[in-house]
Amino acid sequence: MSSIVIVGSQWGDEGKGKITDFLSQDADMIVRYSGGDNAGHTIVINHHKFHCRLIPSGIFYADKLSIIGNGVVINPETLVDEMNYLTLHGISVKNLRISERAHVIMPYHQLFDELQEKQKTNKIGTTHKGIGPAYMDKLERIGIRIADLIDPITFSHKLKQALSIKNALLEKFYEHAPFDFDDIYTKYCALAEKIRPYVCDTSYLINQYLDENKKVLFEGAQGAMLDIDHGTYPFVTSSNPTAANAATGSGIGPNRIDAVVGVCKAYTSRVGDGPFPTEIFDERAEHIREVAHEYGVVTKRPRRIGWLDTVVLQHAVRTSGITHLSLNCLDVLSGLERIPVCVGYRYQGNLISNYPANLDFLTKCEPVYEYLPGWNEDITQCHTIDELPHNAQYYLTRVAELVGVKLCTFAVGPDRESTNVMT
Ligand code: 2SA
Ligand code: MG
Repeated sequence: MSSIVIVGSQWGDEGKGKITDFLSQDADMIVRYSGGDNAGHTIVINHHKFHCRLIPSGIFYADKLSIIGNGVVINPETLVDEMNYLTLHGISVKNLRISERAHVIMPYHQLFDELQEKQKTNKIGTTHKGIGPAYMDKLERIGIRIADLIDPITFSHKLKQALSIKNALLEKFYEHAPFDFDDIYTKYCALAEKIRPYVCDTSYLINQYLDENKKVLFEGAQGAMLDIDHGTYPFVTSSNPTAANAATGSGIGPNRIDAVVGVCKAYTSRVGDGPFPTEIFDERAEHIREVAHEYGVVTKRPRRIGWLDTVVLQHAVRTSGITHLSLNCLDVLSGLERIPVCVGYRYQGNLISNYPANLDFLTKCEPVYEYLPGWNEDITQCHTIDELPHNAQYYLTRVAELVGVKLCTFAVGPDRESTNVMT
């Protein structure tokens, strides 16, 4: 297979970075296609933890290209910081390429993210990184793209236009001091100079690789349930993390995607507000949070914890065309006597198996659990399914059966070596 999309099949933080890093070993190019620096990907290499927010996990391999596609919104300051951080740790960024069509997150986007959150009665719990306001400007057609940023004259015109709109809003509705053109212009022109050498027509490059039958991995950010169309709206992010956006967000045709790997954890986590039917609040949630260090990579917020929900996973399978399932964090469940897995929802006595769009309806749904037997053994050194205790093997088999998609990998720890391929 020459092109694979890796997509989160829950609410993000499923371990996509880890599996992308694992599959990168065979790939020639790794592409990010959505989101921005709201994403936090953790990759452990030789026991050293790396945190990336924008740059694809493929950057850890010297012989591969890492692409930030047009569907991503880029905060240039974060990007330059991340490039410096990697270089400082001996990781070269010379193979990074940035789409000239990607939109730029500006300081006013971050401010509006905070101001708008404060005004909402139903808070989304955003990362305050300006993601929503940046995508709003893209759709409103007043956004600034990387191609505009690196052209000082265009940048000047576009920034003036944007500031006239933003400053008027700040004055009229928020009694907030205006942004100063010169401050932003000087700072962002300097950032543009650092980024310029990496900017190109990434769609052209990706298509060229595919034409030459090279292997391309598309690395999703967030997850299916945070998708602006298919997630728990309005408690979602402002982009499409689902797999179809790997095409739009990188400039390829949908017919060029060969496989879609849906990544999930053996349980569920969610950071930010919004419905979460299988959420648990007792000491088992605390236990899982501490064992798996379930805290936001970007915001450090404690993540909410719940049982695996196969209604969610099936929704992800449908909306992303998932062909293979990659299950992480199986080791985290060791020591539980029995493990609940949600197999459907009950609403007013009726069993439903699709994810409701109406959130009021959803809050009235009761998860229906199947209880799978747990295991006590330390499984962190198991490298094939046969080495796992019988009940852990059954957990994997039963989950794949319930979701209706075959398992391609399972992981028993955070390291690269802890990801095991199903034979
Ligand atoms: P935003 O900032 O507008 O995208 O927030 C909207 C919702 O999307 C959620 N969201 C995330 N959920 C899980 N992981 C994310 N990345 C970071 C991480 C988050 C962090 O890896 O841990 O550090 O808190 C991520 N990014 C956005 C967000 O919580 C809102 O519910
Ligand atoms: Mg994350």
